[in-house]
Amino acid sequence: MKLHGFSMSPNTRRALVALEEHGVAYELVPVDLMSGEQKTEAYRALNPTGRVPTLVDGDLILWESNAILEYLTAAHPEKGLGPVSPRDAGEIARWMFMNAAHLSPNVARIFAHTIRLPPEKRLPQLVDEARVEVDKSLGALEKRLAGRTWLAERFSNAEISIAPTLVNAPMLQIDLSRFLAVQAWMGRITGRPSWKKIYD
Ligand SMILES: N[C@@H](CCC(=O)N[C@@H](CS)C(=O)NCC(=O)O)C(=O)O
Repeated sequence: MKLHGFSMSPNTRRALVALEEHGVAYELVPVDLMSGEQKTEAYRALNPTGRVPTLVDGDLILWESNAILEYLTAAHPEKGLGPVSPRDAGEIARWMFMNAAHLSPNVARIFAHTIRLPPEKRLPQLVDEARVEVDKSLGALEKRLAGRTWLAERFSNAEISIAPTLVNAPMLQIDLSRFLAVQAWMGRITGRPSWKKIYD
């Protein structure tokens, strides 16, 4: 398997943590976002959206990091990362979709408008609005995690999906100490060998 990606990208790291958790052999093929390699014709032949990551497994070309997580879990049921029941499948999907639709885009917006864009292009109002949205997702996570170890019945793609979004919270002045259960849960995830391998 080859994962085309940029090692600093949260979306690439999500797929890398999943590859480690599933214990599959893979090669990371660097796509240099700093020089715009994701926009080249060669890369867009793999991923027409011009984003990372993209997984290539034989004749399968799969992009969208959460789809990569789902593919790996379906291909490796023996690793025990999949749902234990239909209800559990819904629970895992709930958090993955919340992240993809709400949490991750708003964290990315805060990053863009406080760090990535040149100062003259930054829009403080967008940051304020994104912070409100991020807090809604964090509030929902906090409520779910009260008295629980994992979002679903066991460690799953719900964790692998969300943690790479939240790991940069301190850099973005998103104060996780307001959400103690989320903070403790992040500690459990970032203590895992898969996480240490990718992030250390
Ligand atoms: N929803 C996509 C998002 C992918 C994405 O936005 N990746 C960023 C890097 S973190 C990227 O490729 N940015 C480069 C660009 O948009 O030109 C996923 O989960 O894979």
